[in-house]
Amino acid sequence: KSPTRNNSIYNLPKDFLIGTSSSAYQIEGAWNEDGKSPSIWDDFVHFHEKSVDDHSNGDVSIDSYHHIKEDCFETYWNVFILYFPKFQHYRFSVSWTRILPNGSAVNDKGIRYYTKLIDTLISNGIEPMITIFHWDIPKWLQDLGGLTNPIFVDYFTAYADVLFHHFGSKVKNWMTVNEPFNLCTIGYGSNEWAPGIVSRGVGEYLCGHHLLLSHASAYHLYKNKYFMKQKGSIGITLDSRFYYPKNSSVTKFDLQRAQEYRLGWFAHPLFSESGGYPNVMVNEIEIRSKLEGRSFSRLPKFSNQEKAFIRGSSDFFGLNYYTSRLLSVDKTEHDPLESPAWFKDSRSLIDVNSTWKCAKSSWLYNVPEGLRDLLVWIKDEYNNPPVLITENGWSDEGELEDNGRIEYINAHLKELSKAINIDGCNIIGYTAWSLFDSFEWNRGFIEKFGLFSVNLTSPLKERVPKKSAYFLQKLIKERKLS
Ligand code: GBH
Repeated sequence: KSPTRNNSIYNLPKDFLIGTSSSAYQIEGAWNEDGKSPSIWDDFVHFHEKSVDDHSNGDVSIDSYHHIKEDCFETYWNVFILYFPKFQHYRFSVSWTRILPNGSAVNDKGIRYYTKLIDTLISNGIEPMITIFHWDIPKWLQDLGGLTNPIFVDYFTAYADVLFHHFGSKVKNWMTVNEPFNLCTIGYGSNEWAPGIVSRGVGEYLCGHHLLLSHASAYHLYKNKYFMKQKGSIGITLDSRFYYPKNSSVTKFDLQRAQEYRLGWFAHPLFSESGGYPNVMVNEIEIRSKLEGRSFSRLPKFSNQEKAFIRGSSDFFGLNYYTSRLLSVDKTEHDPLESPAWFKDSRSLIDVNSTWKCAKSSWLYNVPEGLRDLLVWIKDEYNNPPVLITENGWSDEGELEDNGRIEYINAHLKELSKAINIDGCNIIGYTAWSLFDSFEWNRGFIEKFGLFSVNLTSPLKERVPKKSAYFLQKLIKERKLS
């Protein structure tokens, strides 16, 4: 792609996709209906009620599961509201336990629900994109150890097989896993998120290892068994921040090393020329593990065969970008007898710039230039892979005049068009997070990310467009930022 194909740096290419996204547990509700069995999030919100700040849960949420009318698909609000701004694609996730409630027989009602959703999207000209797994591990699988048990790979592959088989003639874009970094470091490194396993520095890496193998296994299954007929593409969604130096003692090497621990942990095995984890992680964690008196490294090893199996197993690079950080390096020598952790291994100390504007979410600062810098980092590091922005968004109190969200999205899209038009990054499209205000994990319904507001107190759960929905509607038509 030529970097000068547009006369204006703020024009978006004609074939550039603009869409929006959601995930199953955050929107569907119907947590125990039509044969669905519990996932780790159902368990987490029911047994650790206080871990969710407003003590809410996703039992009903915005009830997307019930918003299909059997006789008239067009009245399915989720699709109607996608249709009127003319979104080009909708990225949603499938609830694993609606499809395979106990790991064996397929639940027809689950298949029927997603079939209707997919058909309705297609008949309205919206490209469905499926995230196979957005954090809702089946309880039956967590009982076996979840992502710390290598059997996860086989069950994940069997689940993906069912989805390709039933939906693959219509769905041409697949993402295997959403944000392995957050699932592994929060879910297996703290009790703040499901499954709430606190196994820092050990479980965290096992989780990542089995996710990478699961991803690659589903990828190869698709390529070997389905691609000839279905001709779709399949990738993964990773997330990161750009690191800026906190002070003049932070070197280029420090910034590079930190990003290798953050994004490279997952991106290197998939997109680098050599494959495998970044050398810096392999070497340092091996040494630390020895100091701790272990006979093998806390970071699991890939065989050469596994390395080759994973390397190149993603047709595109799905990227969730929200914010950036200032970095400095933790120089303390951690006592090998105290418990390890990814964040200790990474030695990354993070801070923010006081001029950055903060969202309703305390972690979310508006740093649009970080998106461009991260995209250039990915281009240089991984030989300019096709990148799909799979999430980017802003949280607020839920106001309909959501000027903060418009400002954020506009600024990020401007940086993104510079990355395309000036830096020559290969970017396929942009997916705003999120279509609706929905269950924001351990923040409950406190932080609103939606382009549409939802009336939670009404049984009909009406959706109301915010100003940002109209903003995107106009942008999709004009394809020009200002
Ligand atoms: C994405 O996760 C998810 O894919 C999506 O489901 C979610 O709704 C969306 O973003 C918005 O949050 O910086 O140490 O304070 C992002 C999840 C939330 C994980 C914030 C890290 C902050 C940890 N992230 N959390 S910290």
